[in-house]
Amino acid sequence: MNSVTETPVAARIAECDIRRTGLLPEHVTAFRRQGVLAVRGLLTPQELADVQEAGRTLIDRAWSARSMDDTVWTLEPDQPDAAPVRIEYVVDKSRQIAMLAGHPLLLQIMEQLVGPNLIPTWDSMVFKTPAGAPRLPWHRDAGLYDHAVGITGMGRVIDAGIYLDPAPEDNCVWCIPESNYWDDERVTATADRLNATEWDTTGAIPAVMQPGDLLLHNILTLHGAPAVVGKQRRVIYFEYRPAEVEWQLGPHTEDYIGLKQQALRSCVRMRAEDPRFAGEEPFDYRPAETLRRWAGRPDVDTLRFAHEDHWRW
Ligand SMILES: O=C(O)CCC(=O)C(=O)O
Repeated sequence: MNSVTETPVAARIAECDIRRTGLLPEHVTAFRRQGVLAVRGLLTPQELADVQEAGRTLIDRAWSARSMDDTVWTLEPDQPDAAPVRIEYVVDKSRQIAMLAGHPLLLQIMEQLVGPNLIPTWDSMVFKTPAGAPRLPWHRDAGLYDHAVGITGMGRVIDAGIYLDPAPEDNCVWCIPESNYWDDERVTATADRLNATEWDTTGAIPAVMQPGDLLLHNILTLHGAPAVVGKQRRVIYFEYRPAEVEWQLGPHTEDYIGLKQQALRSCVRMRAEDPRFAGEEPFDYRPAETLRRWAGRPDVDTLRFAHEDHWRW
């Protein structure tokens, strides 16, 4: 790893101990400024164990299927050295992960940051098995708008990563604070420079995480992760966007909003009906009246709404 030659704008990632303080205005301000926030202790030990089990099952299934259906591999899956590194649409593949998507504290945090019209967009598990995973080069996330900084610089399109395993400095996501406000030219030049060698963290800070923690990042924040072998790290990623932005600008079509609202409401209901969460106050989803696009729609029988079937661009 190269030494840090520029002083990063923040020496360490801003943190929130969610069960002790809730999300305070200073946490929101830190997230808006840095484009990243570590939320400690989102999951109870029991829920963490259940989601870890769900993650294990999905990865085991990927290894036995050796298919590219909703799964990203390091090489063609029939190659002996291939390893799976990402599974898409995990809410549809696991009841436990669907119930996680209905987590009231998670959804309250997202409502505070994204606004009342939040909708879930991407849901994936990104993971490193002991077989190894290549570095994730420095990047902003997908589904960027033209004039992205004007639309989402201050942070209402957010990726929420829920950690199932420890992420120490040599196996964690690194972020460049405040890069969520950079113009395209600076982002491209910086990413190109950092990606020119195997792993360069100049100007970046590590997001060291514990199992059960939540890492929030603005999709515009430049981030990357080093290559790793011999370690396991699994993260469930849920992305959220404001429905009014999706409605006007995409990237998905208008019908997608209602479908994803139905999916969100199903996840909340599934969790509320499960005896493991008895006594928990369910999330109260209250988008603006004009953006309650689920009204009058037939029930959905899937939680998988493929991006390419609802892509506007
Ligand atoms: O969890 C990681 O290693 C990073 C994932 C990531 O940046 C991505 O999938 O875009």
